[in-house]
Amino acid sequence: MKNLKQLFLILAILFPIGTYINAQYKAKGIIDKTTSKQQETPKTQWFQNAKFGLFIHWGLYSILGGEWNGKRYYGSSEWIMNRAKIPVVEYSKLAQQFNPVKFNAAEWVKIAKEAGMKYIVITAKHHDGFAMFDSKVSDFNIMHTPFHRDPLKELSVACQKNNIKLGFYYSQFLDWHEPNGGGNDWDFVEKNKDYKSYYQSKSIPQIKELLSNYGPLGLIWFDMPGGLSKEETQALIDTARRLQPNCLFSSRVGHGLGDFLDFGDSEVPATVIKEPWEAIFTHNDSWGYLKFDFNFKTPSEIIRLLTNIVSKGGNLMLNVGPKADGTIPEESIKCLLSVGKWLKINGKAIYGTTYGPIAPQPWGVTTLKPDKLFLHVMLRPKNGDLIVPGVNVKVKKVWFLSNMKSLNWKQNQQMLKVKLPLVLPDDANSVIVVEYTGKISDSYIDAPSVISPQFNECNLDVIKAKPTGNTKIEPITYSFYFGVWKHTTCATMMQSPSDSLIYNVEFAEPGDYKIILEYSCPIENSKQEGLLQVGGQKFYFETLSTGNYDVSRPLMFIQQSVAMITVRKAGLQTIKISPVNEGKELFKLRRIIVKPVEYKF
Ligand code: FHN
Repeated sequence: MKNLKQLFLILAILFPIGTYINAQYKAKGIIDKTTSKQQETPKTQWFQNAKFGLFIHWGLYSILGGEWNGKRYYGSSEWIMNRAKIPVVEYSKLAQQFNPVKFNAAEWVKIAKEAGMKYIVITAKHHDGFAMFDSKVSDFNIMHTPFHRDPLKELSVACQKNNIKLGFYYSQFLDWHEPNGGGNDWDFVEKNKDYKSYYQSKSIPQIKELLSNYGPLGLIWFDMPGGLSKEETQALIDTARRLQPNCLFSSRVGHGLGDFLDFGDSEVPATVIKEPWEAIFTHNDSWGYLKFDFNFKTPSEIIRLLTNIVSKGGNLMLNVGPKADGTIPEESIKCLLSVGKWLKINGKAIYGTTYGPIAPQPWGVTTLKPDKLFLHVMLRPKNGDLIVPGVNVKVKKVWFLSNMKSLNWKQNQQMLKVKLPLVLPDDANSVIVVEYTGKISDSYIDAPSVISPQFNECNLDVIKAKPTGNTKIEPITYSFYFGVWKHTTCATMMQSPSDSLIYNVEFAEPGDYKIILEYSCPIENSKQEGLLQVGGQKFYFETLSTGNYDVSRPLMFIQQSVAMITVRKAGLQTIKISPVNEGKELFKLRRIIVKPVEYKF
């Protein structure tokens, strides 16, 4: 029962974030200037050019590393006080043993810089209420530990020396140490709390300390908003603004305010977002140090994640969870330095770019500078012909960024074809520079999804399709285990033949293709009939069950092959999916996968 309450608390706080973002998806995730709350301004320029930042979750929870009283807690380790219901009086004793003697601010900043990161955001106070800085507001801080040093002050000095922007994470509402802070319902009674007095006595005074004592800050990364009205939140922002007018505030300050939009944990929006925004990811599955979590993302995964985010106009802030001794886990250091090596060679295609004007292709994505289009090739077409649709400008030169080697190319109407060598320079992401004159226009919105037999499979994400009737295209969040959030976008609410999903697709070549649906379908909705129509042919199918779904249990997906087609002529076609009869929601469709079928034997 307690866990359910816990879950509702988290969701109650997370949903405002999700609801705001969800609302934006109504415009299919493309937030134009008229609807978004966060506007691009001169002071967000550094943030939008930075593209890559380091998130650091470090605190008393790092001592525990996910373990308490011999029990291991899987998932976000910085929540251990809450999950193990550790009484304040017990948890506070950890301060007496916190002595990260191996902490070296210059070393951390050097790693971030060599990783190609342009800003660092570190937890000044997380939900446990412990201040990782010299605070006169509350003695529950790092100066009252054997360490007796202010790591945020030392980081501030090191960042200024290395031209790295420094930001502080601050949990402005959740504070399990304080009787009037949000979230601790095991030592205190939530309904008796006076959140306003918490803000007045701790939260706001500490935010002022951070904005007054650590030099010019790049940003304050507020988190888990709650307990304040929109007017009170605006007043908090105005107070902070007066101290540092150029300091940016994350959208998690609440009420759709803030200077840049943060999506949910580990979430990348399905389309381009035309305002300052950031995706935040853990390196393994925990923000704080979790001694038994080795699910670290590889350098190639980070490079591709960063590339995909930047191609949609955003930043990636990647987290590390330092240990109690002040060292960053070796796995994170090695990965960051490897990503940094790739950025040293290819950074021109990342930093200072804007979103890619060309729709994602089976081979990869694009980013843009005024006279250069960057092609991020993550999958080589089998025949070596890289097809780039929508290039409506005069191409002058085409070359690999990594070795400056020129490439042969041809251009006709709006399509550029580049001849690739047998081996690409980089198997994570080989960047090709297309130098051009003129102004390239956005074709990512309405361009048809390309299907080519030069790739083993082509993914048609639902965001590219047109919903009709009651069909919705919406983001869905689910979790495999505590604090580890997964996000996807699905077509939902298809309950009658008039609720359909229509894809415009371009078959690059004639050939035979297998069409596969990837969806989630609870038991009680399964065994309903669906219909896929393409090229004048009808393919009926019966949905299969993927188990049950609620936000506390994972949303499982299945791939069901529903059609085999022969395309006699390259060109545009539509693929339409709909229920056959009135009924329950047919499924939550995530994507269509089209695989070429070769009858070469
Ligand atoms: O509850 C926190 C969590 O511990 C972590 O700090 C993340 C980082 O985005 N923010 C909240 C959950 O979204």
